[in-house]
Amino acid sequence: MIQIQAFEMFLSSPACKIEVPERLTVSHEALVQSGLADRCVSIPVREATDADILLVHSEEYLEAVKKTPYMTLEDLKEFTLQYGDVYFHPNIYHCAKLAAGAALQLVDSVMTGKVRNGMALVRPPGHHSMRSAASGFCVFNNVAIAARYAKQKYGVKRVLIVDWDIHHGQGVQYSFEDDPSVLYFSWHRYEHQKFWPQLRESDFDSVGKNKGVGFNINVPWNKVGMQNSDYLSIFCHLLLPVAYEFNPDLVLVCAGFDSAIGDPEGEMCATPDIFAHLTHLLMNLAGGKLCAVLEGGYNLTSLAQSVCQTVQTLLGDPAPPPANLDGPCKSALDSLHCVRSAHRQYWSCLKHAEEEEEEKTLDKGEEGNSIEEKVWPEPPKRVTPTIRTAVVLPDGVTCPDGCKRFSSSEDLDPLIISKLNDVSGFMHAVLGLLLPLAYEYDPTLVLLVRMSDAGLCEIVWQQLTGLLQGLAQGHMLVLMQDGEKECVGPTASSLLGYPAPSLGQLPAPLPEDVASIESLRHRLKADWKLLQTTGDFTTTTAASDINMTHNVTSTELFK
Ligand code: Q6M
Ligand code: ZN
Repeated sequence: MIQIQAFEMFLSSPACKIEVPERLTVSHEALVQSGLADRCVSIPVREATDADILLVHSEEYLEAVKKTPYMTLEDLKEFTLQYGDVYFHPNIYHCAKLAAGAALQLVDSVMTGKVRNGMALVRPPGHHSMRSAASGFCVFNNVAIAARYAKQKYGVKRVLIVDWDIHHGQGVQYSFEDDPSVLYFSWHRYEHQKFWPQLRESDFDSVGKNKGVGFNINVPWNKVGMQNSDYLSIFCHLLLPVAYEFNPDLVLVCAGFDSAIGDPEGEMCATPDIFAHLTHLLMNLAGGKLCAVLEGGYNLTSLAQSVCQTVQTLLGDPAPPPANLDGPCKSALDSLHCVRSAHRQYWSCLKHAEEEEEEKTLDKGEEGNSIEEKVWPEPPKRVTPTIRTAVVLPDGVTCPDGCKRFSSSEDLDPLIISKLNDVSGFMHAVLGLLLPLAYEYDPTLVLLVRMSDAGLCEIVWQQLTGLLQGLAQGHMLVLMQDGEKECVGPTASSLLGYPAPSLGQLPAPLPEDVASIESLRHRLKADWKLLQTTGDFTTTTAASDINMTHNVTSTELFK
């Protein structure tokens, strides 16, 4: 947990007047007020060194920025004019070094195991800045530098960058578009290229270049007013399957909260509690190694609430019940379909994605009223259970006391992997079918039964247990049978909130598994909107035809 304070932008400009120091003070104050700050470890900040900055930026650019503290007002104005929507204060070079350095301190702390995960609250943001250019309030690309740094210093092989800010982090895209070791995912307000930064290359068909083809994923939002369901759909049907297939060693989040309700830039309608779920869903990747770095977020109320939701989830508290999941809108489904189609050739988890081209209906904004002030209820106070997990054990089974974390750092025995050819299919069912179904159903209790003949290896079971804890405010009852003694420890570990070990790089799921999962998804999607992956409903079988209602049992699911 890092807090730095930057100075107010010097040259006031209409384009930049939303990027204010209060963004950090209100966020930090909210963390203190809610008692979350006390539960975090504070990590001292350092300045990024020249060598750190040069991991991403050019020498010419660094040298130019270095001169800004000594420039006259006139020179600063002129310097600023070269770039779009960014302003230079004599102090910004110092602040930008601290912002990048904070991200690096967080990476160090997570990679060395000092902390499990964390969030860096920094200004200025970073994801728009490019090799030789500042842009959109950003001077140095904090997260891009952090990714290169982690690779260089810790030998990290694969980094997943999730950019949930509402603007496209084109700077991150440019940095890694030909690099297969960094998977960049971004969703962003696009409106068919009408929205800043209005780049052709922010669209879904920019999939990466050369060796990095397939490792750049853009989800353009072509309408404002996207809601929790839209965000969750993208996670279940696109980001998570790809992320599990990619198998990152580290997850970095460009954590901008201008994608939340009330934000004047994003104009979206997802509520702050959705960030609890987005965070939770990423926390079982990379053995739990997750570093979130603040980017945007300009409605101070929404920002502070969203930061708290994220941090409380990183601390391991159960997520609140997800609000109003009434299914994705047509425009979101169109975007989802376009991205999945563009990427199906690169990711085996998307191979089955619907091929048929449908005519794109140009959606006209139904939300319309952008001037209107959005109101939303304050997220309910989340609980921190005093006792998180209880176990009831038969005689002779040792209690998983202390519940040490299970071998997340050890690599999987390749022999074991080859025996797990159905793991991919299982994860496919969990991410694309079970999770969305469960989220939409919104249970108050998850009852998880482990059959002795399930044939599930421990780490897959731990992933399942971990992911399902995002439901029912973490209320989960696991039933295990005699003869499953060796799985008690791993289960308790997962229930206690320890991240599941990585599954390794997953092979393609078996075609017959995919076929049966997909056919079930097709049958159910008329009743369960979160199971939809296209805006085209003509192929949907009516639920009554197959005599299936909202009561789906797990046996039916995994038949
Ligand atoms: C501003 C137009 C003002 C970190 C970030 C930065 C967004 C920059 C937006 C520039 N345009 N009406 O992605 O949030
Ligand atoms: Zn933004």
